[in-house]
Amino acid sequence: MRKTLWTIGHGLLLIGCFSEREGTAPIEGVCSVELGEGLPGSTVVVMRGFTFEPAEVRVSPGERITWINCDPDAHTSTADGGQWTSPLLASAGVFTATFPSPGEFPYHCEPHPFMTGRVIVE
Ligand SMILES: [Cu+2]
Repeated sequence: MRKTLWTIGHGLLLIGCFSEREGTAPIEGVCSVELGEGLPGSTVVVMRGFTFEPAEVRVSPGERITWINCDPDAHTSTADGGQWTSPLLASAGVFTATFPSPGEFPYHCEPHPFMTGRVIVE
């Protein structure tokens, strides 16, 4: 899977997920969200199909990660160790967290504990 981000007009971000198996790259899913305060410059993780995409992200200390819910179901981004938690994000909900210190931070979705991801700050 390859994820492509477009910034469109006044603060709209479209996220499309494409299959690389076919040259025509059919669009499998697209969602649009308002660009919030924290989003520009963030690393983006998409909640889609009851997974975090990408499941593992690496950022430098002080950088931001923004989760965007592209599913019709509500999700959270909740650190296993309690370092952060988002509110329950409805479809197209957005949550940004800043990661000041190095470390490895596994996280999950509260309503769907099988949804897991990992943030590596180095
Ligand atoms: Cu979930």
